[in-house]
Amino acid sequence: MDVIFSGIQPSGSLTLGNYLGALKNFIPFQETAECYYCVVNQHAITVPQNPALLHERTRNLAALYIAAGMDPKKATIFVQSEVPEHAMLGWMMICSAYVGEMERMTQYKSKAQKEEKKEGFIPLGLLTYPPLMAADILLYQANLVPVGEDQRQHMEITRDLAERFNRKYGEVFTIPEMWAPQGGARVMSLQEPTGKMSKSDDNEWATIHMLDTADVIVKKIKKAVTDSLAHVHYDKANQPGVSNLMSIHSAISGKTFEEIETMYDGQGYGTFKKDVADLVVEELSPIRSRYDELTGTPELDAILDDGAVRARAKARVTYENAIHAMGLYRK
Ligand code: AQP
Repeated sequence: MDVIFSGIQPSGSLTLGNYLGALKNFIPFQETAECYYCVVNQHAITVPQNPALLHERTRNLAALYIAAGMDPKKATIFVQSEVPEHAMLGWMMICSAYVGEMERMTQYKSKAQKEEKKEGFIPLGLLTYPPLMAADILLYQANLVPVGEDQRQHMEITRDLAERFNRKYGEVFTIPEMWAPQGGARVMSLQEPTGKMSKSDDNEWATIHMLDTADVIVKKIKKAVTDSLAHVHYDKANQPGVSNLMSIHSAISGKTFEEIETMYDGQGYGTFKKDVADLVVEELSPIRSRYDELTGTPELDAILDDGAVRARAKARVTYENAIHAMGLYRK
């Protein structure tokens, strides 16, 4: 049986990118695999967070997981900081990693630059984010990790760290594979479509949030940057805005880019944008309704309490093996 691990940071309100690139793809695995889905709040603190907001977003993200279709009877849903083995194995992974390879991570480079500009310093946690992510995955002996395309480099370093540890200390970890949705489903910013859509983007018009109302979604897509070619055509280099909207259309409708081009041939962007907005609204509306029913209920706490116990039982076994392999024990 496949073992699946994935997680999302409670670092903001989830975007359509998080949904199409990650969350939507988590759901089908629960029918056939052993799944661990985590709210990775310790990753969120790699940049400064407001404590009250972090607490609220952690619960809300778990509620959103369930609203999107995650079933606590089929998948283990939990909060990272409630399973201390993540941080404990994370430290061992940090000690197995090299500064040079961490500094080469593109996410580190872009987030470090952003934080330095904003706060005047670079949090060290940004540099050590990949070893913590490796620990998350390796603790569960996951063989498949559904993540968006932007996480490819982090997945490669996870594999490198696992292989390095196994070579040096013995076979402790399963080497995981990345699972990315077909076609990539990398959702780009609606305002600067050469950069990815991010939940921490300060420009509200750049990002569709999963909990945006229908009205807001329609307005944001109407205002999305396109070009003056007035031709629905997939060409990321010359028509990044239109190509991004086509990717969104395709990820929800299941149509190929060729089919979408034929559908809107000779029609400009008006109808196309309206249809993309309708598709997004139809996809997200039922999730929003379920989320509203669940958030703040004691049922959510019961699910997360149970998830933490189940996750910890599995994580503990790997952690014990890892400390014994490394010599980090007394008796
Ligand atoms: N734009 C995107 N397109 C496709 N997939 C995406 N993901 C994120 N943005 C896109 C996928 O969502 C999962 C969770 O991401 P995360 O919260 O752990 O961190 P992130 O990749 O850094 O996401 P954000 O939204 O950009 O968060 P911030 O702004 O806090 O850094 C991952 O599987 C990711 O691939």
